[in-house]
Amino acid sequence: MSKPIYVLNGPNLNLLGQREPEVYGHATLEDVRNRVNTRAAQYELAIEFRQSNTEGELVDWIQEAGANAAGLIINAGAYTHTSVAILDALLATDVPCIEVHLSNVFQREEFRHHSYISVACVGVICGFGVKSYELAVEALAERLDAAES
Ligand code: CA2
Repeated sequence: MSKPIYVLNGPNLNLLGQREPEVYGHATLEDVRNRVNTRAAQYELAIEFRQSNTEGELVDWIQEAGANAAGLIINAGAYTHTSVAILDALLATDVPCIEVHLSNVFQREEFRHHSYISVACVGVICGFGVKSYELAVEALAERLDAAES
């Protein structure tokens, strides 16, 4: 069995679909999980999908992904713009990571324009709602495929 892709979600993303639909859409985090699983199945990839409101737990999961995963997709939520701890955890892993955001952070407040974690990621996808996650699965699948051949 090949290694899974970890899909990690940061603070408040458990509220998806319940508040601020004008910013984040109507899909719930469960909808995101289902769409990610469906897209990953097309590439015969397994997904480990998690959400936490706690910075340290996300750090633990990134370290776990470093040991167990083929790749990592992360929406670090607000920690994107604040967390050196998450950056350091990503820098300490060898697995390719893609940063995703539902919203186009560059159309929003200036403090959302800077990401601490982008420098540790192979790419960043933002602004496409749930599709941002699906595009990340696709990009990671192609990258893993290319690395194998
Ligand atoms: O656009 C994204 O995916 C973000 O990572 C979402 C974060 C935000 O801090 C980033 O700047 C951009 C916020 C996630 C909070 O999600 C909520 C969902 C529904 C209701 C309230 C918050």
